[in-house]
Amino acid sequence: MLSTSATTAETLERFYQDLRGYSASPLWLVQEEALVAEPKSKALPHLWRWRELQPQALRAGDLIGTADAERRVLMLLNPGLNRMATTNSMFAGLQIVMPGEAARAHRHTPAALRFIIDSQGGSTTVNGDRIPMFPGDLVLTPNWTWHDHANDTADPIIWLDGLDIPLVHLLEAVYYEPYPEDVQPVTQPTDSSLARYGAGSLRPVWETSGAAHSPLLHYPWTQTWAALQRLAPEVDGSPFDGVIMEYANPNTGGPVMPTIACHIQMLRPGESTKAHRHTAGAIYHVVQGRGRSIVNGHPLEWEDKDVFCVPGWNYHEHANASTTDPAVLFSFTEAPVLRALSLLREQPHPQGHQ
Ligand code: 1HN
Repeated sequence: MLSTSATTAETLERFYQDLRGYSASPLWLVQEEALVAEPKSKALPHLWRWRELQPQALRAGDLIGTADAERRVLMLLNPGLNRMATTNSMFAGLQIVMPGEAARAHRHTPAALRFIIDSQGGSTTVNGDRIPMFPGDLVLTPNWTWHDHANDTADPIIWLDGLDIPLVHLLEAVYYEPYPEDVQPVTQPTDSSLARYGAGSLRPVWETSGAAHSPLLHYPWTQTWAALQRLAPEVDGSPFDGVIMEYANPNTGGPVMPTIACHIQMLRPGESTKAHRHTAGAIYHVVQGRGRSIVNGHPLEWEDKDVFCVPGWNYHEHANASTTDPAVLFSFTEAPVLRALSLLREQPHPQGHQ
């Protein structure tokens, strides 16, 4: 049986005041904030326009040297979050490396990915493996791997950085270390992880990698694009995402890193998807094409090279605006973390669309 009490307001106020003195507090006053019926992300749906940001990145290249910036990154900060984050748990930025420059070697526990936007070459070295970077390539710098970037071309290089740094900060597990020299030595033939693990379903028998991340650190655009083109004419695809593929760890078939999953998706000419939502938030980069995504009721009209975010548990649906050309989206999420913790949920929109 539930009980009632006739305590006066003054008595309660005195009680609550006393509790504060013991660093204690009544749960019953905040119960509804602690146990919400479903998640309501503080992050907002948002679009960052390449047309606006590319000139600012070039401006950073002119105004700031690599001696003044360990990394020359324009952070894409979510307007609903007052911290260094793009979604609740993930970070995105645009990094620019000018001709002849290097971004010095370091390592950190936050895991990172690079999705190359503008480049005529250049490279990132990861634990001695020098990885060439061309547009559309995905390059991984997993947790605690040494990495430095170099631009030995005549043009600026710009890429999208994706990191799990908001999540690792929350867990108070950030460690950082500069390499003793500016540049680490290249210890293997160029693109060694690709030679060993980049052949799709064939992998070397003698190699044993106990790493939690993918042993393949470079997913070149040529292979990604070929896979999309082979698949797209054959399939219906996902009702929510069109022709979507996950970048896989070739050893496990699972996500590329323990905290981050990466996807590439094609919306065929005229294709539009149904709405769904999942607990994982997502950060998207428009590889090519133009279209519209409706995120929690907000239309985001995107074009080539824009970045946008879908906060967790926000309904979202995508449409290719062109009836002649495919649109291609790269995205990354913290889904592996939620899955590992039995917190990954997904739900289709009951009406199909918002
Ligand atoms: C970082 O170390 C890199 O290594 C890029 O290129 C972006 C954003 C926040 C913190 C560290 C890099 C970063 C970063």
